[in-house]
Amino acid sequence: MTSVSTREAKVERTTKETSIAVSVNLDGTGAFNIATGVGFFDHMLEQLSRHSLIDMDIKANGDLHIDDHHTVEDTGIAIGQAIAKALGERRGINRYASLDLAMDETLTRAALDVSGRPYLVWHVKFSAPKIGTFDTELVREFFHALAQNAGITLHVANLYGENNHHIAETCFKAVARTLRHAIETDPRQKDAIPSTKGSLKG
Ligand SMILES: [Mn+2]
Repeated sequence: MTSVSTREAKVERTTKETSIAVSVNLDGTGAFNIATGVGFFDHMLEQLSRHSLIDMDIKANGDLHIDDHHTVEDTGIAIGQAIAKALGERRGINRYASLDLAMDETLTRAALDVSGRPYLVWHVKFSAPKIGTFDTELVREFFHALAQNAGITLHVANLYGENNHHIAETCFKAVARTLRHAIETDPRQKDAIPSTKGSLKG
């Protein structure tokens, strides 16, 4: 079993489209070293690390001459795989968390279950196809890849907001903050798997 004090993992994933290396420490301080070649995406991943308190080392070399799609999706896959690996049996975790996260005029809700069962419910609409050079539709692609590969049930809903940068950023911050709580140790059941089935491996 994975001990609570060593919830760390490394994933390296190479395809013809991308080459990605991700290291995570679930019990970190939110320290990050992130370089994907996509500036806005780096800014978002830094929020994910900082507010989840998961230390993240992420290096991605993708086919950015095509567009950002493969790099964003495959980075989501690798982060998800690393989180799943680091969680091990998912023993002792809070499992559930939800939060409404405010940023200026924007409010976004995230709710998640670190269930072992991948699912994404996505109620977020952007009013423009781009934030700078970044395709706004890739925000959903990232979280879909993350949920599928981390084995989490993830709901994200933007309740209101005007600015697309804020809408994207609140998605990352809200997921980060809920992830932090959901994977933290529940002091009342430190060694138990929080399921009547006795398993959170899907
Ligand atoms: Mn920002």
